Order: sequence, then C-alpha cells, then structure tokens
Amino acid sequence: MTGIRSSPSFSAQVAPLLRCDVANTDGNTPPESCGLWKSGGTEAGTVAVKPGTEIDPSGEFAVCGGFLYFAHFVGSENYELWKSDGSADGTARIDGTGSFTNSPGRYTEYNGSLYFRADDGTSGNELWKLDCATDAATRVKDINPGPSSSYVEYLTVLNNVLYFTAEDAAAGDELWKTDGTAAGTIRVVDINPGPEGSSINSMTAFQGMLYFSANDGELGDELWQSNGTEEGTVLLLDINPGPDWSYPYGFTAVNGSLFFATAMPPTNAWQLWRLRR
Ligand SMILES: [Ca+2]
Ligand SMILES: [Ca+2]
Ligand SMILES: [Ca+2]
Repeated sequence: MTGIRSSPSFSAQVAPLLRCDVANTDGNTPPESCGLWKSGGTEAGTVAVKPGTEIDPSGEFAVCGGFLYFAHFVGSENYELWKSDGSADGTARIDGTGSFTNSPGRYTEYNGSLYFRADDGTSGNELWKLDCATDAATRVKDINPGPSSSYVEYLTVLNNVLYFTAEDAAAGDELWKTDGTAAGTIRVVDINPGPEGSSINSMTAFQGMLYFSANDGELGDELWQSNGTEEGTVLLLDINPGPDWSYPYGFTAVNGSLFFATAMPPTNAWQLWRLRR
C-alpha cells in the first residue's frame, strides 16, 4: 500500500465527526460552530477542527493515507475537495482539483488512492481517483461517454480489484470493475441483457465473493453472487419464485455469516436472512 504518511491523525476506527446538516429554521446562516468537528470522546475534547472558518461538508467522508477527505459545499451546487489531518492548519482545500458539481462522494480507498464519483461540469458524474500521496486527481474513465453520467455506486474492493455499478446507454446500470486505469475499467457482465439496467443494490464483499440484489428482467430483484467474472456472476437464489422480487438488502457480515433483509410482495414486510458458506 502506498501513500501512508507518517503522522496520521485519523483512522477508519476513530474519525468521530459532527456536521451541521441544515441552516437554522429561520433560514439564517448556520452558526459558526457548525462544520467540521472532532472528538476524543469527552466534552472538553470535542472541538471544531478549524474554528472561525466556515466549513460545510457534504456529508460523506473517507480516510486515505492518514487524512480525512471530504467535499466542502461552496454554494450553487459547487463543491471543492478538502482534506484534514485533524489540525486547523492542516485542514484546507486540495489545490488543483478545481470544483465539482452534484456533490462528489462514494469515497473508497483502493491501492493508496481515493476513488469517488464527481461531475466536472462537462463529462457528467463519472469515476475519479485522487492519489492520496500527491493529491493529484484524475478522471478514471468517461464510462457514459459525453455529458451523460454513469453514477457509480457501491464501490467495493475484492481481491485487489475495485468493483462498482455504473450505467451507460448500451447496458443500463450493471456491474463494472477497474484496476485504476481507463483501459482496465470495464463492464463485468450485463445481467439484464440490453439497455435496461439490473438495478444492482446493496453490494457487499463476503468471503471472496460479491453479494448483491439484481434484476435480470425475468425474476425480479433477487440474491446474486459474483466472483468478478462474467461466467462467475450467477443468481444464487430466486427467493421469491418467479417474476416477483424479494429485494435482498442491507448485507452485513457477522461471525462468518452474511445477514440481509428481504421485502416481498404482497405485504413487503421485512424478513431477516442468514447466508453461510
Ligand atoms: Ca459522461
Ligand atoms: Ca443491461
Ligand atoms: Ca423472483
């Protein structure tokens, strides 16, 4: 792994944060105390990271290379990328990244870089990466060519490959993967053949496999499994037999089991399931 600095101030385990989500109900500017905070677990140790500077995080954060990364709202749908080492002086906009629209997010660390989706105003919302050692940001690929967006979701690392969902005109939203290069960013499989998407939802890595909900166009949203190859992407179980869906959701691994919920017609009542391999 690259990009680890010598004095990380945050880790994935201890990055307690508060943010001011909304303006006061009277519509006035949020109080100065809103913004980026940190906490050591005590009242006295819970303080604004950069007092006196208005910071309005978009709400998604990620730790990469020992720094906390987030988007800072600068008005009228524009966001800048910021990073913080937990100190006031070490919390600032990342030079050279310009601004993005539509709130960059879905941050995921992979091979020392921060992967996320962002809209540069010309190419739509696409997959980007930022080298956490140099802070150089580049678009990985214009997956949905031109101004249309691919809206990547569910970025998930499995066996040193980054998987995600993305949509394009040819196949709709389907399962993709990347090795960090444009040439290595390809669709894994077209689960719902043709331009209709498969509505992949809630993708999670568990014991060397990807698990998610997908709709192949015939059996509704059901439980799928993938090893990252086209032939290795299969319907694991048509929980609600036939065209109705079971909509598996909320995959969570606990003690060697993968738990998830379903919601089946006609009541759509939630049921808890457990998968053991
Ligand atoms: Ca595009
Ligand atoms: Ca499709
Ligand atoms: Ca079904």
